[in-house]
Amino acid sequence: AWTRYAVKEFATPDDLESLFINHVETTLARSMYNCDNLAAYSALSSSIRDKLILHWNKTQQLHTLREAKRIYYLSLEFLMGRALDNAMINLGIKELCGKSVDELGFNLEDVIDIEPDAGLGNGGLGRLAACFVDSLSTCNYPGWGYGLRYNYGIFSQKIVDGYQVEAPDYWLKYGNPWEIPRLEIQIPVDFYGYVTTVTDPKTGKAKKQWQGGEQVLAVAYDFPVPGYHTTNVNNLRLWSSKPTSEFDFQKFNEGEYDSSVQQQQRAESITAVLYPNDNFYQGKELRLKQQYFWVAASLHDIVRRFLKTKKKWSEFPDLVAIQLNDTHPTLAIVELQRILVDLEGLEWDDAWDIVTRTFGYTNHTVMQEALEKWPLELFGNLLPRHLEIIYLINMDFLKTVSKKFPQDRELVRNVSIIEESDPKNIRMANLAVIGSHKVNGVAELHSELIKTTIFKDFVKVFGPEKFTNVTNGITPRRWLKQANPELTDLIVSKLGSDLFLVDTVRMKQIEKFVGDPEFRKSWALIKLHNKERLAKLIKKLTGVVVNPHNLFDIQVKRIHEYKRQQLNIFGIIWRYLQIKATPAGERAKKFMPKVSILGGKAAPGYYAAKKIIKLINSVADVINNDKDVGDLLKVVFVPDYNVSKAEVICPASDISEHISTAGTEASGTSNMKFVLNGGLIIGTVDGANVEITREVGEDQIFLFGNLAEDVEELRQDHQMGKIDIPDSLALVFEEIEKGTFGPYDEYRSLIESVKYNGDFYLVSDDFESYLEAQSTIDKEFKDQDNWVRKSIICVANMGFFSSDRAIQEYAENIWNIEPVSEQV
Ligand code: DL6
Repeated sequence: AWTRYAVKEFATPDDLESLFINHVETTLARSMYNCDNLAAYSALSSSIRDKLILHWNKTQQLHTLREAKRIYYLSLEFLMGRALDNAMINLGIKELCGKSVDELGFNLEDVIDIEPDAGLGNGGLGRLAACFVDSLSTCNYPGWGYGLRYNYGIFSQKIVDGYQVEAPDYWLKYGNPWEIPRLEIQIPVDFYGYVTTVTDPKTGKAKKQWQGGEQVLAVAYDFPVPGYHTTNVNNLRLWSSKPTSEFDFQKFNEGEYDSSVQQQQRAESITAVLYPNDNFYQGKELRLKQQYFWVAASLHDIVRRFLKTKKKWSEFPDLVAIQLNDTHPTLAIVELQRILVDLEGLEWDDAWDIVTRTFGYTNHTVMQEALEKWPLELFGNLLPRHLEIIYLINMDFLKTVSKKFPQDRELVRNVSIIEESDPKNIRMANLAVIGSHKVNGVAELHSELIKTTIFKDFVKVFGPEKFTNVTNGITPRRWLKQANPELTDLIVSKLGSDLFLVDTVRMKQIEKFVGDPEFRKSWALIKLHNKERLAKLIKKLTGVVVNPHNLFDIQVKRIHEYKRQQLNIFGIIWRYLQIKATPAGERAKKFMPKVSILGGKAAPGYYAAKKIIKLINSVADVINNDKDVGDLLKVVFVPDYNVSKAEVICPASDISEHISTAGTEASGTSNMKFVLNGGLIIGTVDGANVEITREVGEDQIFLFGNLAEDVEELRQDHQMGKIDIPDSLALVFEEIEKGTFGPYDEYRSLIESVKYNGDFYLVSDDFESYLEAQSTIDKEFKDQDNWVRKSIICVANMGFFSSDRAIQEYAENIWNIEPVSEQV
């Protein structure tokens, strides 16, 4: 039964208007005559936030009163994007807000557009966390997110002469109406120092004590997270670092002004900036400091909340579940053990039992370069007591392993937390597996792969039951209703309600309208509108004019060799050469007019990824200005791809590309966003593409390329010099070598990595089958009516990929938590 209900505080536009005016005049100290879009955004957001806070309070009281078990989702990244539009939608007040601001002389879309993205994440991992907090609230689960409040989010990307140039993203420049500073919550966090042995006055026994050498404060900032059509409002708590004292007064008095503020700057640097790497580990001390700072503050907070219940420690896992989003928060395992043993005086084994019952760990990659390992020396210097605890955990663990597998020294070496390399490293993934009761991958294929690759030895030790799968999902509120209001309305008109936004399997029912020509017509028109909207954005950002009637082929995601944007651009060059080689009179007949759209950021230090961006832009320059080509092919690189741009881009694809080397993309989530919006996909048999194929049917997807199980052998062949560059790819390389797209030296490394350096990402092996799949797409796209049918079937069958489903699986199989809601 439909028992959900919307927040009803704003009964009429007038209610909202008076609150709005009040915020303009008091909070912002401006007059309505002097209120621009930015002020209107602030006033509207503050008005909504006021109401949200009331529900936030009630929700927290209810959860406390019911002594509900809470899930704490620890993620170093929350890629939230904009908050205003989402809040209006979740609260069911967007229409009302539109009317109010209109009466006040503003246009709601312009007001929405003013908001900077909260870009506190790099890509899929951070956006997944954002979808998960939305679903936790919507499904009425008691859950908090814990992260860091970076002053600078993911850098903003400019394209200058075809190159990526990074600019800082100071997203807090005009303040943030969505956050509640909790200046009263200041948690001291220690670093460095030494460990001593003291006598416990209560027990008379010797115990270890960590004497920190440097202390900073973690200050809490809360972001209320509204659910869709529920009064449940969960919390996202982000920590900001502050010095314990503002500056060194003695130095100040001695006239050393610069050095007097050094300590303050050192403290503030911890949460100054998000590390801009995606799927890549960089062993910097500041990053380890960020991790411990965040983990220590969050655990302190969680433990404080638990202590208020006056329950026994053994009941901690009955009230608290903590999910580790990748290995970034793995220190939480050690910190909880430290709190229990060193501070609370529990016996080691009792404490360890509590710890392992509390934590779950999600793995998001099998790629070696992304696995975190901390050099022992660096770690021990920053966190001396934690290093001791890790040794003890490891010793206990290896003892049981050796007992069980007395002959298997290699196994013991592999599962050890300490890597016996030179220098020695701490393997965070091993620690995360050992300290958690469940480990999950993020798509079926990936969850199988972790059991046969990086964690195969742990499967021997713990058995396969410890390892499970929770396929990722996306929130249909942001990625359908917010991004594609027209399509949502069309579905509502057929299904009779918007219940499918919380119960997405209901979307299946639209499949029966596939035979209705009127429905198909409306469907196609909506796609065209969305393509027009994107064409406008492209014009604004790049100056390139694209024809929305042409096939839109989109690949937007972080730039990474494993995601193979190079395969895409080589394919584009191939198409260009084919067009050029065809007599002018035959071109229009032979080629499907197409717009290739790419976008994404490269980590600032990732040389190859930056070269790929340069190549895309140079190729775009040549093709877009070639009169022989005209409208048959346009190439666009969308600068500064982010969440709010994705909301325009995802509804506008005919085809999107998810073409990673098989076995490398753990799941992918943009594949889900595009298909949910009626775009078909070209993809490898990788990540969640596999399950998308199962759900929407093989006829609705264009799969190509080698399978994950063949990758290892192909790579070995390459190592032995067996690389077969197909003629098509050779032609593309020749064109690049000739200098058609600028000096060859610029791209030499990209080409040579395929030709002579082992072609690790199997571009040569998959190129021909990629071209074949592209040519099938061209043929199929000609039959527009059939294409629209496929598009409808896709959307109808995407119900499985809601993040609500993912969250319910976590709740039931890993966290053991129940929804809690007010009685209606
Ligand atoms: O699970 C979310 C997302 C997946 O969809 C992507 O396939 C995967 O590449 C990404 N993994 C990471 C791992 N990074 N680290 N650190 O971002 O996770």
